[in-house]
Amino acid sequence: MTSRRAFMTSAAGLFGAAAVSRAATASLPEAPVATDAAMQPPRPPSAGRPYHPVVTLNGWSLPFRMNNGVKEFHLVAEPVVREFAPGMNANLWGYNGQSPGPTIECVEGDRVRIFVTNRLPEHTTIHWHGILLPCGMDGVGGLTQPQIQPGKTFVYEFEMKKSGTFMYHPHADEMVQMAMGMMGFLIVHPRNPNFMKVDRDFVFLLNAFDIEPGSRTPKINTMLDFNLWAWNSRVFPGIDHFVCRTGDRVRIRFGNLTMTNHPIHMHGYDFEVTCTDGGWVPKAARWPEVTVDVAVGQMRAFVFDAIYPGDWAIHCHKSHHTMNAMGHDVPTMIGVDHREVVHRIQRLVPDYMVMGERGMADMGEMEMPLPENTLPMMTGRGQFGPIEMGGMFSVVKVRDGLAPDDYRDPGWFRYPPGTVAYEYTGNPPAPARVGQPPADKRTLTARKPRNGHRGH
Ligand SMILES: [Cu+2]
Repeated sequence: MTSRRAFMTSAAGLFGAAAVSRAATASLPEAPVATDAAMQPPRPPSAGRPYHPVVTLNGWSLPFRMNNGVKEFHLVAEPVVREFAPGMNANLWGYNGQSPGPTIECVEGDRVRIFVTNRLPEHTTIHWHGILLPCGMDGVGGLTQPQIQPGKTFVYEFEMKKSGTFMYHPHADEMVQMAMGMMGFLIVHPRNPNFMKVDRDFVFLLNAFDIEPGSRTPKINTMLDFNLWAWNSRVFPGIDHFVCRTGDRVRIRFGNLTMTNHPIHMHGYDFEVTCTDGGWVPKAARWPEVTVDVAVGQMRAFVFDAIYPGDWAIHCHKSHHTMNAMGHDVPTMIGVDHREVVHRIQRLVPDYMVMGERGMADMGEMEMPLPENTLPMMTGRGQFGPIEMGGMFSVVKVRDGLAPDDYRDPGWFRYPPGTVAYEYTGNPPAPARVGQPPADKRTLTARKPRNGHRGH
């Protein structure tokens, strides 16, 4: 990280929001930046009330300073370059060097003062999603404040009245600014550090982009047909793993700033949703789940005890959200023998490959020539072969004997002997069929709908 204090040596750009003492805001706090997508270790508070810090996937928490009892942060809205996964970088907009912006952590009862400097080519604001605050601090451009013009700095100041799981994002030219990656996580820790205590506390935002293969800048007018489904502006295999020590109590918190819902499914465990963007869920109102749907604009946090060691998949259950950039206008080729036509096509397109007549799994294995700066649609390798995933997919790695704050990748799980699914090597007997002729006597008739006839 490097300091970016130098560019704001003059206080001429300061405009305090209503009711904020201008004397108190005379000097800007430092605005540190992250230069890459590496997960930074949790940052225990340097001052103020104690709390157990969260871990931001492929991200970091913003340092603060105390100024006469007020916790001060400095966000800088600016163009950034984000690596989605090794091999692909995108031109996004974000905060303090990356998209998403750094996680802001504070404590229930804290008074916070957040400076927002706009280094974008157009105006912006920040809305503090889910926070109970005075209306004039709500960050809705035109409605609760004038927009922050390029080069200007605004001050937001309010008290964190309750703990929970929140986020921040622009409320100015929203469709463009969110499509470009502007968003961040906001955690308000409970005043009592033992309330809802966990050993590991992971956070990430779900976001979606439409970046044409071979290009670097998102298409900002896309409404639904996004082609990169991301967690914290990263896609599989670029998303950090959730590294847990066996026996840890673990919380995973996420917020959805895409344009569709995502059923988030974790293997190996059941869990309970303990927090939404509205606050903590009372114990009597929780029920066990293995998949939790998160609608647009919502946040969810679930908790489980990591008592089963292993490499457990965690992913969005919409199967096209575990893919990287893919063309949709591709015919289904299952069962089609197109060997004859291949030679003729290859005369025109030498790299043409036969795909899909046995399904699409070959895609995970094969090295197809791709446009520059483009990720394969299905990719990643595990210890047993290609994982055939992309997008919103990662792994919860539960291991014995890790140090409390060790989040380094422990490698693939070492399965105890005899615990992995294996090939049956005997002679499978012919299956008994009820009410169906044997497969070799079955015929399939397809009729095209025409003149009132319908296919069956
Ligand atoms: Cu999804």
